[in-house]
Amino acid sequence: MNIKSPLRLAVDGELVLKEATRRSFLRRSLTLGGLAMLTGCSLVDEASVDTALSRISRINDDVQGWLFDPNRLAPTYPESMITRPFPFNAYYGEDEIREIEESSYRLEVTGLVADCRQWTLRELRAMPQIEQVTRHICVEGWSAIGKWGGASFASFLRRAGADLSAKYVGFKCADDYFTSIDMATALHPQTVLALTYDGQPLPPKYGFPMKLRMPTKLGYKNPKHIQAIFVTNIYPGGYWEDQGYNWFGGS
Ligand SMILES: Nc1nc2c(c(=O)[nH]1)N[C@H]1C(S)=C(S)[C@@H](COP(=O)(O)O)O[C@H]1N2
Ligand SMILES: [Mo]
Repeated sequence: MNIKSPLRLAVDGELVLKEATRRSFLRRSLTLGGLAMLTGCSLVDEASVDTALSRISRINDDVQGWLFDPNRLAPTYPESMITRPFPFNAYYGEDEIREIEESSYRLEVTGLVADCRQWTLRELRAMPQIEQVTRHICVEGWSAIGKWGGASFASFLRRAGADLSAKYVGFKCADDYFTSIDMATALHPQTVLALTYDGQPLPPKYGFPMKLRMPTKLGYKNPKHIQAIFVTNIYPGGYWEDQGYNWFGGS
């Protein structure tokens, strides 16, 4: 199994404790009795402690959701600060990067949308494009500044006739990765359906033909090689989230 090992990470000189450390912090700071009372789980073994901790993580999701300010912008940077080369990361190595064929590619959009259909790359490229230089933060202990361009995801969801009062937007990727986000983040002005990296079509390693770029979320929440997008009220989880990473994953 893939375990992200990681835990502390330096962002602009500041040490930030990320989720995995937060879990061990919870383990240390809460007595088992306190944890049992908070979560209504009986803590007789490792599995029930894990259930209790994941309930806390879902409470943590709610708190992050309440604290999320839909109008607050993540920092942007001058192009001179772009990290070169920008790091590659995935749950597999660089020798296994997926090559997706441009001409046959279709983006499937389903769920709570008026217009359930497939989109071509040409249609996505024809939408008004925006570009931004932002910092990507990975819980494995690195962060890097990059430039992504593409369509505003809020505009895309409106064009697709998505139910904007739904709770979640889910993503299925060509490499079997998957994740999901809250609607408030989906509609955030810096959330981009990214088609370019550094002014060029997104290279395979960064998620060709398309990824979702959100400077308000940690790296693992930013899906590459997106094949399908669905709008739903049923919690969809995610590849790392289902292994204990915090679902909201704000940065
Ligand atoms: N499809 C897909 N998307 C993914 C991943 C992945 O393994 N597959 N890994 C995530 C993680 S943990 C990180 S840090 C970023 C890395 O993106 P980069 O290669 O552009 O740096 O992609 C995220 N999105
Ligand atoms: Mo990551």
